[in-house]
Amino acid sequence: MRTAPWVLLSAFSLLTGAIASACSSPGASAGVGAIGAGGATGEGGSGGEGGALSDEHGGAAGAESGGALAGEGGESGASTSSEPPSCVPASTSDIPDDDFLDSNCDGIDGDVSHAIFVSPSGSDAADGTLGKPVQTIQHGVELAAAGKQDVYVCMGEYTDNIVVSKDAVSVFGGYDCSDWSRTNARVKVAPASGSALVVRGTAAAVVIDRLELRSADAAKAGESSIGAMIVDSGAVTLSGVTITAGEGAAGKPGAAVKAVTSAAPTGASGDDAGSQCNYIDGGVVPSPACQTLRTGGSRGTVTCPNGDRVRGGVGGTGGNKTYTDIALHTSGESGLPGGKAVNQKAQPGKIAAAGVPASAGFGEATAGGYLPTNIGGEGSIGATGESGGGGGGGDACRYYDNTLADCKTQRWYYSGAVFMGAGGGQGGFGGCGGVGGKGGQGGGASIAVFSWRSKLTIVHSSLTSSAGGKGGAPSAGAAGQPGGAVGSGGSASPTDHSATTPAIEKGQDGANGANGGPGGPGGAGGGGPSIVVFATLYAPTMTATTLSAGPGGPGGVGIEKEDGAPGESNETKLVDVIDDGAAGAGSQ
Ligand SMILES: [Ca+2]
Ligand SMILES: [Ca+2]
Repeated sequence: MRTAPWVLLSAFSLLTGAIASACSSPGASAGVGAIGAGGATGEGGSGGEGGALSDEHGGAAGAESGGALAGEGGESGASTSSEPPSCVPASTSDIPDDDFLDSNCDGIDGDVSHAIFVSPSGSDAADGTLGKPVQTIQHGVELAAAGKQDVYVCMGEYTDNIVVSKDAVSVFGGYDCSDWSRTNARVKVAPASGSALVVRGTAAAVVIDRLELRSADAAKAGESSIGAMIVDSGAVTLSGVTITAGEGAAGKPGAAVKAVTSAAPTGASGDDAGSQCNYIDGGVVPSPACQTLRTGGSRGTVTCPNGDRVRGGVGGTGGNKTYTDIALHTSGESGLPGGKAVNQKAQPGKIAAAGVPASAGFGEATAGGYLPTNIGGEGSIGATGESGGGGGGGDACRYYDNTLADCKTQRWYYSGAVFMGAGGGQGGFGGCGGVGGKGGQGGGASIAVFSWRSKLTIVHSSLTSSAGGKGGAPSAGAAGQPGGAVGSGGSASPTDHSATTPAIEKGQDGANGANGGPGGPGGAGGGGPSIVVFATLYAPTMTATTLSAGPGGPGGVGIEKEDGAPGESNETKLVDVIDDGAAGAGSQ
C-alpha cells in the first residue's frame, strides 16, 4: 500500500539507494545517533554514491559529506548541520516498501522508532532496538505485539515458527545485517517442524514481506506440512515471499486386530444313566426323584459381537422303562446357528467381506489445518461357525432272556423297577467370526498456503507444494474363534449287563462346534493432497504470483480390494467461498 508522499518521491527512484544513504546522516545524527548512521553511511560504497549524486544535488557538498561520514561516522552529521539536508522527509512515518524509500529520513527504509530489529547475531535478552537486535523472529514478534510495532529482520537463516496471534504484527525481511539497507533478498525461515508462519485471529492489517518460508516434511504418520497458515484474520498480505511446503507424511496403517483364541463354549454333558433305583419285588413304589428322566446337555446361548446367538444342539433325553411303561430316547437338537441334522458335522463360518477403500482424495479442513479423514472402511465381521448338533439320549435297556431284539420294547417285569437311559451330550458351540481389519488412514497434505476464513492478498510471490503423503495400508481381519468341543453323552454307569449287552445305554456325544470365519480386511486409506493455495470463505487475491503443485500422495495398498484413491493435486482449492466483490484468485 503506497501513500501519496511515496508516489512523489518515486520520481527520484533511480536515486533512492543513494539518497537513503546520503540523506540518512543529518536525520540519523539527530534521531538515532551514531548507531545506524555510522554503520550505514560510513561505508565507502555509500560515500561514493553520495559523491556521484552530488553532481545533481549541488556539487562537492555531497562528496564532502560522504567523505566525512566515512571517516567520522554519524557524529559528523551534527557538525555539518548547517548544510541543507539532502533527505527531505515526505512523511513522519515510513513503511518498508518495494522501492526501499526512507520517507521519514531516519536512515532506513522503515521507521526506526516503530520496529523491533532481529538479527542472527542478536540476543533475545536485548531490547530489539536498532543497535540491539534480538536473535529470533518470534521473540521479535512478541516484543512488537506488546509495543504495537513491526519487526524488521536482517538476512540469515532462522528456525522460528513465526506465530502472529491476535495483535497484528508485520514482519519485513530483506534487510542487510550490517547497515540495515534493504534489497529484494529474502530472509530464510525454516523451522524443524510445523508451519513456518501462522497468523491467527488478527483483525488489523498484517504484512509478511521478503521472507522465504519453508516447512519441513511432516514426520508423524498422517501429519501435514503447511507452509503458512492464515486463520480467522482480516487483512493479511504476503508480499515478495517464497513459501514451500514439505511433503505430507504417509497415513497410519490400520491397527492390528486381535483374534479371540479361546474356543467357544464346550457342549454340556448329558446326565448319566440311572439304574434300577428302587428294585423291590412287589413292594414300594419308587420315589419321584428316582424316576426323573435323564436329560441331554443344555447350556444357554451366548451372543457373538455380530449379534448372532449361538448354542450347541441340546442333547436328547434318555429313554425310560418301568414296569408299566416304555419311553424311548429322544434325539439331540440341531445347533444354533446350524440347522444340520442331528450330530452331523458343523460347518465353519465364512470369510467376511473386505472393507471399502477410501475413495476421496481430500480429507477435511478445519481451523487447525488438514485432517486426513479419508480413511479406508472397516472389514466386516466373519460369519459365525455352526454349532454342533446334540447327541441322542440312550435307551433304558437290560439284558433280557439273552436276546437284544426286544431289549428296548419289553417292559421290565418286576414292579417298582425303573431304568433310565443317559442323556445325550450337547453339541459344541460355534465360534464367533473374527473382527474385521481396520482401514488405513489418509496421508498427510502438503499445502503451501492454508487460508481459513481470512482475507488474504498475495503479491510477487512464489508458492510451492510438495508431494502428499501416501495412504495407509489396511490391516487384515482377525481369525475366527475356534469352535467349542463336544459335550459328552451321559455314561451308562452303573451298568447291569452281561458280557455282550449293556443294560442301559450311554448318551451320544454332541458334534463339534465349527470355527468362526475370519474377518474381512480393512480398506486402504486415501493419499494426501498437494495443494498450493487452499482457502475457505474468501478467495485470496493473487497478483504476479506463481503456483507450483506437487503430486498427490498415492493411495494405500489394499488387501483383496483395490488401493485407496490417490490424493488430489491442485494449484488452488477453494471451499465454500463467497463472492465479496473482491477480485478473484489470480489463478482462477
Ligand atoms: Ca519506506
Ligand atoms: Ca525511514
